[in-house]
Amino acid sequence: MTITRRNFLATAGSGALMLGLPQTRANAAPEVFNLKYANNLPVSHPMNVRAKEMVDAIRAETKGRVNIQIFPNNQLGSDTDMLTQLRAGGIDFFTLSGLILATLVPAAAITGIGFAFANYDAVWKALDGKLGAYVRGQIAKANLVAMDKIWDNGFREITSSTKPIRTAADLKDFKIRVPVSPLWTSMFEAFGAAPTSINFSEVYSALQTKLVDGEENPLAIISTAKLYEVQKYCSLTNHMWDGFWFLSNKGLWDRLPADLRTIVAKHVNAAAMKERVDVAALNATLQSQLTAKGMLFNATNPDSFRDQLRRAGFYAHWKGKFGNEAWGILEASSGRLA
Ligand code: X2X
Repeated sequence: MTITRRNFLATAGSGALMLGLPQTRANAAPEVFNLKYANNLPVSHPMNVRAKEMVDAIRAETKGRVNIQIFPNNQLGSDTDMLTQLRAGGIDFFTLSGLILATLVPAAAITGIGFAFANYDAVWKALDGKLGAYVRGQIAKANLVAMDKIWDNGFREITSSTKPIRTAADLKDFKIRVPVSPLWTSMFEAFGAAPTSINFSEVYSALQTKLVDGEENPLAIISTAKLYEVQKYCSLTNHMWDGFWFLSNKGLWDRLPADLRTIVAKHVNAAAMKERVDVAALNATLQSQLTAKGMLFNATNPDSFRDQLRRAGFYAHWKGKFGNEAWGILEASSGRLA
């Protein structure tokens, strides 16, 4: 007779207990994982809307064994704080721009090179293809796990409380907030601006108190974080694309049983795909709503900005930093940059 779990329990389980033998794994209750996912965006942003559906789907399919609680809107601290907590295991999951992650994984900034992607088709082809695989490989070397599908932040536009930005010359000495990231600082220095690194958790108040005159973000964030309340102008520069890697603490990921890992990854990646559609739709349609709220929009000609980056040696500098292999993968999708 083969001893199945069922007949083993029926014939021997209670006996083992009466004999004072240790309980076998077979009759122990399955472990429940209560996990934390933190991010820097308002609850109304599609990232949090899709994440809410995602954690419900994960809880249902794992029959309650994986229970993820979402901490949106910098509730657990700034991006810098949350990255530290993710690495220490205080947070299990965290979505972070590759450019900010670059403070730990320098290669992850490569996706933010100015004007590297002409449109979303080019972005997803690269990020779901070789460029994304390259960056995830570098992230893995830093002992973090990045899910396959990067979440969208979007193409970024420059906002200001003082004046519209029409050409690169308008950025001269412009006091602008940039995220905490060497590439971002370098890019705005190359534009001739005066960038200050500030975590997103402090951006609204930095604009309100005029610590800086401007910032840059996709329309979905300008809208959901209500930056239009403290900014007047929005200049459609599309100067770079940005996305969020869905990161996991490596120890936690390795500890999750394989079947649960598969379920979690499946739902996280599916949520990313839905979030991409939501964000692209918002970024394409929010201009009229933001205009109604009082923002003044202007178009720009990308050439003046791109030429300024070239003249300042921005592309050559970062090609040297990232190296020929990575730069070759980028230029395979962007065309020649440097
Ligand atoms: O900090 C920002 O500006 C934001 C919200 O776009 C990122 O997370 C990079």
